[in-house]
Amino acid sequence: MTGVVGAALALACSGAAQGKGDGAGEDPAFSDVTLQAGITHVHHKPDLDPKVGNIMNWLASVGAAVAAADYDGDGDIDLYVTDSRTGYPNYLYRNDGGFHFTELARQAGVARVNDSHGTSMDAVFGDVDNDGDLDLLITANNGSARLLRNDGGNRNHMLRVKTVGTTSNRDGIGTRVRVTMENGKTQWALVRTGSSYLSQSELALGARGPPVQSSLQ
Ligand SMILES: [Ca+2]
Ligand SMILES: [Ca+2]
Ligand SMILES: [Ca+2]
Repeated sequence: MTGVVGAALALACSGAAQGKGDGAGEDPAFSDVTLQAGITHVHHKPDLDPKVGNIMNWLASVGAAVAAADYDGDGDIDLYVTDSRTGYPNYLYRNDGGFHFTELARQAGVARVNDSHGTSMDAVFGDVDNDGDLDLLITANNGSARLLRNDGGNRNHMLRVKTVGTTSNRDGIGTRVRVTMENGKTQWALVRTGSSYLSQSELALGARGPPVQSSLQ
């Protein structure tokens, strides 16, 4: 990391995790736990002219987004997954912890956004009104963007981080932010270049208790 000298921190409220703790020793590996975790979303291709059917898989992939952020500030990263077909809902998976998610898009009011005004293109989270919870911006393919205000997501603590470089890498891309919470949990997040199509969610860590220590690497 080059020239990262500080972080602007806005404390509002809850506990989070882009990551929790480090693995040590063995090389990392993955197991497919999609269904066990409750992730049931199936993406539907957009309604397009059959003449482009030979490149449909590519076209459909461009308009599919996943935004990962702690929208309820409980310290666990939640998932918002978009669909590309008119009339089909987007999904919001609340992270219950223990590698289990509950789908709550309809209850949260973020399901029915793919209609005659456009279908989802990308989705990003950011605290637009600076009240301590992450609001949701969805842009549309050939349609209107939607800004969805998060009401009630600020019941816990949220640590918002903005890294600033001094010479090159002005946004501090690649910085690892590590935060220790009051309950002793350590969480970390990485400053990235993008999180959805041509866009980036802000870096925010939620927690049930206030952060007591933070560091940048
Ligand atoms: Ca959460
Ligand atoms: Ca907000
Ligand atoms: Ca709010």
